[in-house]
Amino acid sequence: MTEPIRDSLPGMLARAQAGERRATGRLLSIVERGGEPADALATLTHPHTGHAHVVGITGAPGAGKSTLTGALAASLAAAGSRVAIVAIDPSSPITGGAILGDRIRMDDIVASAHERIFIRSMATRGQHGGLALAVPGALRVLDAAAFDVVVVETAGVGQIEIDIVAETDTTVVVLNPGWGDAIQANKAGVMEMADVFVVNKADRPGTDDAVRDIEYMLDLGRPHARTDGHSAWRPPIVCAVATEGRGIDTMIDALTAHLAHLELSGGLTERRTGRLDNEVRRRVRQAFELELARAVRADPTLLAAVRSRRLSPADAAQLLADRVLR
Ligand SMILES: Nc1nc2c(ncn2[C@@H]2O[C@H](COP(=O)(O)OP(=O)(O)OP(=O)(O)O)[C@@H](O)[C@H]2O)c(=O)[nH]1
Ligand SMILES: [Mg+2]
Repeated sequence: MTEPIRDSLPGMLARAQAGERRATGRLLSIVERGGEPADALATLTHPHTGHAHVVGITGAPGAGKSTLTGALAASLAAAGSRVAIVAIDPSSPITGGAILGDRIRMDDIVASAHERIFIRSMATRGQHGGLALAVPGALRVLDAAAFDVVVVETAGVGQIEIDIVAETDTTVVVLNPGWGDAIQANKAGVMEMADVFVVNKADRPGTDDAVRDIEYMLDLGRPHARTDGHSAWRPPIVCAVATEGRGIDTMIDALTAHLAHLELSGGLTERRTGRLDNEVRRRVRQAFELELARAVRADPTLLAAVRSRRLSPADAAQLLADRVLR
C-alpha cells in the first residue's frame, strides 16, 4: 500500500517497454488516480512519446467497434506490431450489459495468446474533467511503453467522444448498413471528425446504400471538418465484416495511408502540437478553478455582499481575480 511509487516509476516504465503487461496496467492505474504521482509519471513518460499511431474508433452503440478493434489488433499483432486498446466505458447504466460483453470479448483476445496486445477499460464516471485529463495521460503512458498503435474505442456521439477524438491522430467512424446511420452521424457532427469510414456488418443488406450516403455527404463537403491535416484528404470508405475478419486488411491500409498523409502534409505535427497546447491550457484552467473555489470559500462575505447589492459582480470578480493571481 505505502510502496514508494515515485522511486519505482522508471523501473515500471522499463518493464512496460519490455512488454510486461502488468507494469503497463499499474502505470495506467497511477494515471487514473491522478494527483502528484500522475504528474511525476507524465514528467517521466513525456520525453519518450511521439512514436505511437493513436487511432480513435467511434460510432453508435453496437456498431461493432469492439469486434472491429479486436480483429484489427489481432491482425496488427500477427504482423509484429504491439497494440494497446483503451475502451472508454460509457457510464450510462443502459449500456451496462454491453460493457460486460466488451470485457469478455476483449479477454478472449488477450487469452488467445497475443502477447503484443494490451487492453484496458477506462470509466467515464460521468465526469468530463476527470477523463479529459486521464485520457491524454493514458495515451502518453502507452506511447512511452513503446506500443506501435494505440486504439481508443468510444461509444456514442456526446461531448466525451468529440473530446477524445481530438486526442487521436486518425479517427475511424464505424457505421452500419440501413437505419440511415450515416445521416444520423452527420447530424451529430461525427462525420466531420472522420478520417476513415468503416461500414461494418457489410454482410447485411443496404451496404451499398450506406456507402452511397457517405459518398454523397462527402461530396457536399464538410464545412466543420478539422482543418489540421484535412487538406486534400478524402476519407476512404472501407466495407467490413468484423466478425469474420473481412475488410480488416483494407482498414489497416486506410489507417497507414492516413498516417502517411498526415506526415507528408504536416498535419501530424499540427494535430499533436494542438493536443499538447490544449492539455496545457486545460491544466492551467483547472488550477485556476481550484484556486478560485478556495478564494470563494475563504471569504464568504464577498458573495454575500454581491447578493445584498452592496458590491457589484464586476467589483467582486476583480477582487477575487486579484487574490487568485497573487
Ligand atoms: N452480422 C454482423 N454482426 C456483427 C459484425 N460485427 C459485429 N457484429 C455483432 O454486433 C454486436 C455488437 O458488436 P460490438 O463489437 O460489441 O459493438 P460495439 O460497437 O463495440 O458496441 P458497444 O461497445 O456496446 O457500443 C455483436 O453481437 C457482434 O457480434 C458484423 O460485421 N456483422
Ligand atoms: Mg464496444
